[in-house]
Amino acid sequence: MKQRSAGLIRIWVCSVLAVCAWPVNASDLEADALDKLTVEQTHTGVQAYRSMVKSQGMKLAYIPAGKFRMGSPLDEPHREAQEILHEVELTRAFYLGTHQVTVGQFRKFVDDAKYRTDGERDGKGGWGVNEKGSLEKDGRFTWSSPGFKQTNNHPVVLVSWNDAQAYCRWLSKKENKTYRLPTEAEWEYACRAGTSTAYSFGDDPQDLVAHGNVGRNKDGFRYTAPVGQFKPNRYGLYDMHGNVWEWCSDWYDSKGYQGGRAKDPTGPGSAEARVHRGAGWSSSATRARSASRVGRHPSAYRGSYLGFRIVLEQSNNPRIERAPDARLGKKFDYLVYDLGKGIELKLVKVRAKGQTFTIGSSAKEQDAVIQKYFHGKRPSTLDFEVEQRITLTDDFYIGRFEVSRGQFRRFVETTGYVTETETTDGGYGWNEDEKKFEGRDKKYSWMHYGLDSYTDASPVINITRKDAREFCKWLEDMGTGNGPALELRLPAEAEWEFACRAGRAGRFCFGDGDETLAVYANLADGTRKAMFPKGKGIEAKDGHVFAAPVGQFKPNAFGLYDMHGNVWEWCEDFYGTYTALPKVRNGLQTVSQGEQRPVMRGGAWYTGPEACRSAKRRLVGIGGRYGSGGFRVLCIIKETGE
Ligand SMILES: [Ca+2]
Ligand SMILES: [Ca+2]
Repeated sequence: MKQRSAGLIRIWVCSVLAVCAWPVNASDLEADALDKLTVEQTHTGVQAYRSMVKSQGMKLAYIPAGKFRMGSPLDEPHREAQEILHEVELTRAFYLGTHQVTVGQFRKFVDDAKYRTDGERDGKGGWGVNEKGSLEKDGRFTWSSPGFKQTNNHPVVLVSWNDAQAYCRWLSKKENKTYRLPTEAEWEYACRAGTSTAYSFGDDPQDLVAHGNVGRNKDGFRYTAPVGQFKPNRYGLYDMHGNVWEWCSDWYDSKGYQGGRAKDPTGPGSAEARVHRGAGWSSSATRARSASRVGRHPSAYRGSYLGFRIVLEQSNNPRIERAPDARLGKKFDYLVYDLGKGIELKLVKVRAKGQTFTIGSSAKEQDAVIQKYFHGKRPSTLDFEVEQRITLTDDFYIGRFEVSRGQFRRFVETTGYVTETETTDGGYGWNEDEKKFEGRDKKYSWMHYGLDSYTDASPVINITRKDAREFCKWLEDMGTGNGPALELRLPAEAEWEFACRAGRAGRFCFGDGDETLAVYANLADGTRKAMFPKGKGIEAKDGHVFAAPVGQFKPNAFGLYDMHGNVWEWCEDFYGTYTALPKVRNGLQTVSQGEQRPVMRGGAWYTGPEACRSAKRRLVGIGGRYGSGGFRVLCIIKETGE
């Protein structure tokens, strides 16, 4: 088990790091992947190489990068001259549908996009099965009526290459990922799954009966079979031999592969036809050979034995990089999300696994707080902070900065998400005419605060905990294609406080001096007092009256910015006493203990130093949203895909 996890992580790290030119041992990767997939086939439920297409309930198998011999050897029975044997290298891993795209999946596309296939549009249909049981080309044969019975689990047929392309475009847009048809080389590489025999299971066409649905054998299916009825190959791919032919992205050159690239070939620049592979229910066994190839016109040709399966391109999101923090002159490990439009989101690695620390404030700190900030009278909120030793269970990555408005904008632009603040009674803001704060009001939201200083560089505010969690889910979904799953969520309080302290007990990440806060944090300070003379806060000036753009102050020793001050930050947990914290998942308190209030951390631009303390817990309403409240994200890389 342990061994396996290590392999997984290695593959994952290597695949994310492919762009960073870290050394990758391709043969190791392949061996690991093959072993793993063999395990998968024994139904042990290992999912690490699998990725679900959520809106379609589709499974995809991880296909590692590697080299193979494409085409067939001269002595392979029934080979054709065009199957020229040549070495091909695929430099990028990818995901391939474990099954052909089904009628049910295609129907969702048709319904959602109001799509009409080429055969429906020109009224010419395609090759279907007539009343006599023989193939006939006619307008009445379409994907939904091929002339034989099909359920939602049968592979979709009578789709042109164009129709298959349209499906990929629709799905890509729907999920903000890149789906496409496989190249011919990817298809054959995936079909062979490391073999060089005529079929992925050997050389004997008689064995096809267990591996695929073709014509003239006793496999039990006259026309298409529901997908996945036969044995899969070593990559866990079903029906690569038979059932339906599958469109590939390449143009088709009937002379073979002359002049093709040895690395990541994509076929000729143009031709009359597009390639399809794998043979169908009406084909002879020889057509189902791994190297066998056919080309057909991309729009005019449709057959009741011709469908497709899809590739999901391996995402480079997130990537891992090791880079210096200029403010600290020290290197950190980052997990970096490319959110598009030149906007990135960076998380910093915190080595927390097995680390024990004291969460909360000591009696000594509490005494000091009572004397210093509360004139000797103990506030009941200190009860929340009663200290506790806790051992963290996992390393994690935590947002280097608070999530900015610009980052949140990318989330909204990409998904069309409408915040809970907007759909309920609005947020809080600054009324410039009357020089006062006001809310709740519909005119205030994550976009609008009423201050020119609130820009895309500012921390996003006026979002509820639910809104913040939806943002995390968006990031989590973006990470598809990288092996072990990523857990993206708000920080647990224990994680947040461990990260904030950065190894220091006491009030702040640097010690106890209130005035030093101005170096590390935007809080109520001298700058603010100049505008609000009655306000509390430190004397030193941090330069900001309201929220500051993220990342302006000195980071703590872990390379994290604005943990003290700027905006309060949502945590994932419900409030509870520290004695009740679970011993797993870094103490994440998912049980509400009758307490519906979540917690915010770190203080804000309007608070004094007391609220900025590492141990401070602010209990808030579950649907709360604040002009001074934002969040940062947390990621845990799960070691297995279970
Ligand atoms: Ca300030
Ligand atoms: Ca903060």
